[in-house]
Amino acid sequence: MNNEYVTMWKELGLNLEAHDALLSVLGNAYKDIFLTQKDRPEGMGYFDFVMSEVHGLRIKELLDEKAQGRKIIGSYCVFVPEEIALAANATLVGLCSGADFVIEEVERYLPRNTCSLIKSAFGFKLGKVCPYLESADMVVGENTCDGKKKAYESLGSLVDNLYVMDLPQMKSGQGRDLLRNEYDRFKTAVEVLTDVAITPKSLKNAIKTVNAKRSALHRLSILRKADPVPISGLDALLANQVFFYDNPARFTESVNKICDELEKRIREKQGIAPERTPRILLSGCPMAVPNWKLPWIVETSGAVIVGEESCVGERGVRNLTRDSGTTVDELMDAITDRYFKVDCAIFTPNEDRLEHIVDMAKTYKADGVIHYGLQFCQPYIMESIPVEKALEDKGILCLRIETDYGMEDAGQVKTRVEAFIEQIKDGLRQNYC
Ligand code: BJ8
Repeated sequence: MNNEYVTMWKELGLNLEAHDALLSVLGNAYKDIFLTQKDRPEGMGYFDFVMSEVHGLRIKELLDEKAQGRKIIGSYCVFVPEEIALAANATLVGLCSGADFVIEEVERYLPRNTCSLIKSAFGFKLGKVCPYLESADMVVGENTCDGKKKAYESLGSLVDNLYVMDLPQMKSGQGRDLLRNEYDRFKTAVEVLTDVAITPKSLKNAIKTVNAKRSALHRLSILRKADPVPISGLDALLANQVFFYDNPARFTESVNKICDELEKRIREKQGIAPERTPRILLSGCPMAVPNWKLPWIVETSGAVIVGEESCVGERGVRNLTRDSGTTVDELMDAITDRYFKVDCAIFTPNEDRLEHIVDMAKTYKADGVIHYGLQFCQPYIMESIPVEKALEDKGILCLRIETDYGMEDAGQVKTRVEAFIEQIKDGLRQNYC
């Protein structure tokens, strides 16, 4: 272990023993799940490196930035605009929440029937194992689902720099006004934190930077329409996960580099699985690092994932922000318009999401959709029923999976996924006969 990193983690107040254990589990899972894949694009080497240094080099970079006076803002939701943070010379990082940690301690703060994502956020804090959380000068929570809303009340007693953003629940004029007001309030809070006044120029540049990141992922998504698919769903998910904490310019460059390679692969008909391998669209709750269970099960059961309708995926990056405004006010409006389109299941009604899922299934030529609901996540599990109906109405197969971060149900989930893939294969055989 690099001694410089150990000193850095100690200074951040991490529990070194627990942190070592986490890194070791993470490293082994990564080896077993990612590095055993065949025919990966060479460009994934960059993401392997990022993951191997996820608590090392990237944290050192952030702390070096902090030493120069830059502030770090941690976020749990894609409604927190990175553009505003960047425009005030701050760095926004996603706080992963993708693994269980110190569950017994967590359940002293939260009821047992809380989703794994919220429990994980508490576990990382209580277990003192997340250097991103401990580096953050501001941690932003948001009033999205009831679970998060109430959980932030308790998290406030553990995190002394928690900022809570209110969010609308309806896509109405009033809802948009609320979002715009909250973004103005957030902008002021960030300006106070950084002591930097946001200008039209800094906001425009920040919008361009984040648009470039999103455009690179759009490019990657489009390439997944090809058959054979040039990149696995696991690797594409990894790129979507790294989106949340890598340096923006470097991330954009690395994704574009992979896309160049994938274009060549497509020309040469080189894929990560043979042509006509069943194609799956994943839809539902976000999959934060290191939540790789379901994609791993799907891709070791004879199918490939061709898209993610998720906040760590297309829902999170779908739209770009207009950068044509010339005043802060106009640009803030453009930011509000862009984020107001995010179709999280906390909105009611949420017809747009159903349409997007059907569209995505068609665009990526998916043979079936697996809807992923985290246990105890009311919004997504409730919405999985209309999602299934909307898909069935269009003749698209759908499987609803409800699971958590534990591996106890992995066998059972695999059996259901395998049966679903067999059903798809039967359909494909009939179509080709
Ligand atoms: S915009 S999806 S990132 S809120 S899984 S905590 S919904 S009970 S994560 Fe999300 Fe923002 Fe929406 Fe996206 Fe609640 Fe469900 Fe848990 Fe969830």
